[in-house]
Amino acid sequence: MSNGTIQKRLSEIRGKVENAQRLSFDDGLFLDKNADLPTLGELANIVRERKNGNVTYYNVNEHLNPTNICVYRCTFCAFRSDLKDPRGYKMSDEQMLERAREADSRGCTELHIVGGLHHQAPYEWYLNIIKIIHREFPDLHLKAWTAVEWDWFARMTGRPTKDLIAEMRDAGLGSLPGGGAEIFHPEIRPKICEYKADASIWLRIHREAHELGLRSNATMLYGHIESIEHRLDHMIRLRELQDQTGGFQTFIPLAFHPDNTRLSHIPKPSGLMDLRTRALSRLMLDNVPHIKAYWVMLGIQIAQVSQSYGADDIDGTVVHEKIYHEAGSDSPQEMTVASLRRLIEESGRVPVERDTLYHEVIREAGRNWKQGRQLLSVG
Ligand code: V47
Ligand code: SF4
Repeated sequence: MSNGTIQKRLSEIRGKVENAQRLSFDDGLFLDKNADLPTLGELANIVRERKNGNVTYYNVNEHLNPTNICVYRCTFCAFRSDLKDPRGYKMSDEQMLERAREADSRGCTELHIVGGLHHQAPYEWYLNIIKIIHREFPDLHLKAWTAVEWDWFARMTGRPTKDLIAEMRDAGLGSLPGGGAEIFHPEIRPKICEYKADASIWLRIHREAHELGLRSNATMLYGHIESIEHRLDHMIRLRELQDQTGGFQTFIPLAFHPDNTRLSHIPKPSGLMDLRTRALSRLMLDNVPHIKAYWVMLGIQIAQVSQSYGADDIDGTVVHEKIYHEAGSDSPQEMTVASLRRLIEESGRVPVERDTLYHEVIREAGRNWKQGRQLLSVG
């Protein structure tokens, strides 16, 4: 393709972005092959600022991983353990309540609960986690269980996933996290996470959650054996579901961390790829309100720069994260609110604390907080 043809096509795509028109798979492919980093960033920033202005969102949260014992063996996972491995653990109810108590006393608005699919833990064990934490800490939003876990619950119980989601919602579940999506494309998925819920199951479960009035997030694991075509396919499948339900709040591209995994020969994605992937996600997912630069996974510096490459959210204080730290992440275990706010301000954005459902959080003295207005989030 001549330079003139490339420039003409780029300016057509720029026109689409400026006029809020949808980009096609081929537009995405063209941008990936031909747009340099500043151009991609500039285009993504147009969408980012149209949807979220100059704000970057953060939340005050903690993670709870009730068990790392897992029936599956995803090749990218350093977190899982075999049943008999000394690394394996399963938390008691008291340990989990203690963790929730800690989160509540730190003023957290959210507990993010995901873990392994334990060979011997029945569905009732998972249900009970939601029940006991919600009973004692009703103000803590419980964002729990990936679609892979919901599918596992259905396989264990023989019950439809939609019934199980409704049951947990009634017990105190607040929303679904975006994990387990990995890469949907069938050329890749069976090679990295054989046997676990496939694309159609993952998407069906999120559709069901949205139909039941719950919001959810979506992730994409990049930088392993997939190509740009697989990443674009992944984004477009999510975009199609979002057109129908509008239930996704945030898209979170997750950079692969190779240490201690069966794919440890693959190098970690570069900072350049992290920025390009976030920018392309912002451009392709025109109907998803937010793009997250998850600082635990990206590191603080790239999370900051990402605020000019499409991202408008950096997740939260986190605390007790295991999945990335087992896989070689050298980012800190937790961030204070003051450092989160400082890193957002340094990147030229205005920090706004949100709850899981993107209401502004109004802090009163100490750990007390109340829900403010629904924040600007134009789908
Ligand atoms: O599904 C596992 C990924 C996900 C590795 O919804 C890895 O707000 C990179 O989904 N290298 C779980 N990635 C984390 C997740 C998440 C994180 C933050 C916020 C939200 C949200 C969701 O982590 C898994 C998998 O895709 N993962 N191992 C690894 N070695
Ligand atoms: Fe199990 Fe999740 Fe790890 Fe896969 S990514 S092995 S499902 S804990």
